[in-house]
Amino acid sequence: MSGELRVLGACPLDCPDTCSWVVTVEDGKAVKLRGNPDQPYTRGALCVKVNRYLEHSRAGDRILHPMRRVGPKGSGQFERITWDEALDEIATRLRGIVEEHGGEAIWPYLGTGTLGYLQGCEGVAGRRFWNMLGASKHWLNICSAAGSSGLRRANGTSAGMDPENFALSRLILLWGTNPLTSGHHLWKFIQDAKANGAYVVAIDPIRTRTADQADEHLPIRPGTDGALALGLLNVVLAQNAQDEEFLAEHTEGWAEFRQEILEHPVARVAEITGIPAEDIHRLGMRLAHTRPTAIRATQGLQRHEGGGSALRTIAAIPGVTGDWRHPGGGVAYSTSDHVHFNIDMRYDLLDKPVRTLVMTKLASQLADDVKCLWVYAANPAGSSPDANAIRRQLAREDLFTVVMEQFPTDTVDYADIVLPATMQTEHQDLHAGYGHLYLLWNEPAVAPPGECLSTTETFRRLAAHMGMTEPSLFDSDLELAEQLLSSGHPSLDGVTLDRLRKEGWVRMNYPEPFTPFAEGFPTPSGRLRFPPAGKAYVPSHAARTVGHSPYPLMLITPASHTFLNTTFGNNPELRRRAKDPVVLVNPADAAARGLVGGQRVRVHNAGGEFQADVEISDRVAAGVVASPKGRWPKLTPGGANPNAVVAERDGDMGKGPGFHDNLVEISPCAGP
Ligand SMILES: Nc1nc2c(c(=O)[nH]1)N[C@H]1C(S)=C(S)[C@@H](COP(=O)(O)OP(=O)(O)OC[C@H]3O[C@@H](n4cnc5c(=O)[nH]c(N)nc54)[C@H](O)[C@@H]3O)O[C@H]1N2
Ligand SMILES: Nc1nc2c(c(=O)[nH]1)N[C@H]1C(S)=C(S)[C@@H](COP(=O)(O)OP(=O)(O)OC[C@H]3O[C@@H](n4cnc5c(=O)[nH]c(N)nc54)[C@H](O)[C@@H]3O)O[C@H]1N2
Ligand code: SF4
Ligand SMILES: [Mo]
Repeated sequence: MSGELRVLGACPLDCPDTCSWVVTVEDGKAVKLRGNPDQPYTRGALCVKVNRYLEHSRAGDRILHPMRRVGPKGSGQFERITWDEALDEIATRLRGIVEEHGGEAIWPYLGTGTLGYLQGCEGVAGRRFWNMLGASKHWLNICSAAGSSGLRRANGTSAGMDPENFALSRLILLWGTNPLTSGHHLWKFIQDAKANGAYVVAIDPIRTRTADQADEHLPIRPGTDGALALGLLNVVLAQNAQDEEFLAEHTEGWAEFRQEILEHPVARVAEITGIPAEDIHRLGMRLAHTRPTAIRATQGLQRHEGGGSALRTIAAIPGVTGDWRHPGGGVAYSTSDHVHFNIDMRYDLLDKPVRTLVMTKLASQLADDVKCLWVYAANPAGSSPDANAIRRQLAREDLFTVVMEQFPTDTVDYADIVLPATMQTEHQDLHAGYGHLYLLWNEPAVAPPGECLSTTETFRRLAAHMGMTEPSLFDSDLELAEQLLSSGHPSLDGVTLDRLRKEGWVRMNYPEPFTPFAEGFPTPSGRLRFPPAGKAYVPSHAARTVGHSPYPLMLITPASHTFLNTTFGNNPELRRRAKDPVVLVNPADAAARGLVGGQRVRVHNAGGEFQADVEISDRVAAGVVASPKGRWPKLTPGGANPNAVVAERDGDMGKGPGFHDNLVEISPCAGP
């Protein structure tokens, strides 16, 4: 067809699958978006959310021009200004803040709106500029830091199995993960395994749509996973099914850890986890006698105070069973540590060391002499802990807030200056998945609408506008991509930018099948490190305090099927599909409070409250309630989402957030 073009790109969202996509462009307009049928992980399918990406990119509420606040903070009242006016005002304010308070009073707050290595995530874009001003560093720990830290302590890396090798597994534990919602492409590999006779078990406090499709569901009490791991290993030892040779050659700390396992017999673990002893025993028997066993554990599991420890203890399981020897055995959490880009944040451009501010502690750390908050690819007013405390800080008159955004989020409502940002079909980027071993290139398909600029281009213009001359501030996107690919790591041999641009995706150089730790681990000793004494099971805050708190219900706020974090929270069709917000309540808890299905309630604790409609359901056990993340507070009844009751509290590792680790009470909404 004349004027028709196929452009290869990648889904930028924070999802393990990082799909390869094909945009059909006709006469300069993107007319079709679909999953790349040639890509082995995407296999031609996107998802219910991203199928609407093109329509979303043309939505009427897209931010197309720079804006300046004209109403009170939080009101979302703005006037249109030119880029020059915006850059002038920003330059003046930044210079003033640096002069009066020092560069560290600036917080460049980068979220996970895009996982592109140029435009987002790793922060290559912007950090060079921030270094010139001496701005605070930013620690993007909101998503997976606790689990990554736990796994690194065990294995020396947070990476493990190639998820494609689940097809080779005979026993699959889906542990604190809901792939049919949060990264469904893994499912095809699980189906392949099932076709070969694999048995699939979901370990989740909620009977999710994934649990529905598993052979068995173990409804675990939230925040007790370390204990379950010990109980399962107790059965393995009782069966004498441990791999003595693997233990001797490839692990350390076994004597101590073995003792810990022996102190956790099934009966004790049943008490802690709420799972019937016979179910634990039966799974323990399967684990003892099924090779290879694969464990998929993702971020949901570690959104608890003991989340880092839970991952470390789960990582011990294949160390005991020797599953790492076998293709299709081991643990898969994230593949990010298999990606060896040359990520140089150019901290050498700083003229003195600066502090690091922590993404999960926005509310408390904003109070710590921060005078400029610069938000990009993030929506903290919708996604971060302790939403009410965040809003109190964002409302501060002495805080200069700049938000680079595509849409008028709750966070945008508090901005002094809003800068219009491009979407994925409009800019270049380099991607790696955290659920597979492919690298992808995203080629822009269309011109940016209005006056939208990419993150990289915005910082280049700002640097020029402020008279900076450091040459690396002006590197082009392609130069930045070349630098990222230039680490010399063998996994990148033969992976060139030319090839990526031509082919759209390339598998990194890892063998197929991939057994990363068959011959040892990337720790200093080359051995897997078992958890130290007393650290194998660290209960969550909720598991530890329930019963002593005025708030009796454990709240989980999992991934929503129709939104991705708060991205798409304003998409009319996806909102229609999501229906009104609900909170799942077990029949016993509903009866005890006299609640009926469909009734609007307040879910509350000392931090705040949000509203939702009761859905009475045995998908949650008594004492557990659940309400998904991702709603825009201002588009939600009561003006709040679950993060109003999520406390800002450090997890055991990586200052990980406790999104699934809060106690609440549920009460009927007053009024008509
Ligand atoms: N549709 C959709 N997809 C997404 C996202 C989204 O918002 N929507 N978010 C993306 C992002 S940012 C991420 S990080 C990933 C996260 O992907 P997942 O890790 O799958 O995310 P969650 O839904 O938070 O948690 C998974 C499951 O863990 C369970 N869980 C909670 N606490 C515990 C516990 O103590 N023990 C056990 N065993 N299970 C527990 C929850 O009930 C939930 O069903 O998904 C990505 N994909
Ligand atoms: N209650 C609860 N809350 C949670 C979680 C939970 O399980 N429960 N999960 C947490 C997790 S795992 C994560 S990762 C965080 C995510 O929290 P955030 O990082 O704040 O992510 P989002 O809420 O998706 O907001 C991303 C914003 O970036 C914008 N954006 C996208 N691409 C670009 C771009 O290229 N440039 C610019 N300038 N902007 C862009 C989008 O429009 C969107 O508004 O949320 C956390 N919040
Ligand atoms: S959100 Fe995940 S499943 Fe959906 S298109 Fe993006 S990478 Fe693929
Ligand atoms: Mo995340």
